[in-house]
Amino acid sequence: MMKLYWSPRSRSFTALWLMEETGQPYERVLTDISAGAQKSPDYLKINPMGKVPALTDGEAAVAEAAAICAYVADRIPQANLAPPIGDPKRGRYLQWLFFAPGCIEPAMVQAATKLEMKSIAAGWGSTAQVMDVLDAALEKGPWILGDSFSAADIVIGSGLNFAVRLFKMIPSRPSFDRYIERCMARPAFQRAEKIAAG
Ligand SMILES: N[C@@H](CCC(=O)N[C@@H](CS)C(=O)NCC(=O)O)C(=O)O
Repeated sequence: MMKLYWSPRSRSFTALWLMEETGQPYERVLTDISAGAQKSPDYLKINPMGKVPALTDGEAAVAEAAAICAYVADRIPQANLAPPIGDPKRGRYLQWLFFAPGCIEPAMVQAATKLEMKSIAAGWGSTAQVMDVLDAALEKGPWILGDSFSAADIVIGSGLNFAVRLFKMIPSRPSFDRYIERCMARPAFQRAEKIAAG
């Protein structure tokens, strides 16, 4: 059975939401970051970054929330969380999956630190550019790929929920509010929120 290493009130939420969406049993291994459990030698073998979340599946181990989403969505195809290889939607799916850690996360850091950097040199451009691109992509909806919900919504939805609704690091926009509401209406999101609260 897959084991999810997680800690309350952390980025583990993304992986908890994912696992709840699969409908498959999994084991939750509490790795309390406030107690330093993420720095134990055994855990560092699973994630040398000493951060949660991480997942093991037999001999396989995977860390980084978006990578966990990609792994599990492919591993449990019956959950319909990823367009299969060969489906034209697979390209955009991978783009948005990587967009969360590659662009949304640094945009949030830039918003929080007021870091000034030339947009041509910054991989994410600028916070405004990331938000404009997301705004346009989410305008139609209901999901980032259109009609079908996917693991990309789990990473994008978690990022927006964190940055816009919970921590108000990024000013909201109507498309963001509607999208976050749709994410929050999902039973798996609600179960994950309860678990993540600790
Ligand atoms: N890039 C990682 C970030 C994970 C992360 O930052 N986790 C934080 C909690 S939100 C953590 O484990 N911090 C504990 C520490 O650094 O000691 C991911 O997306 O999974």
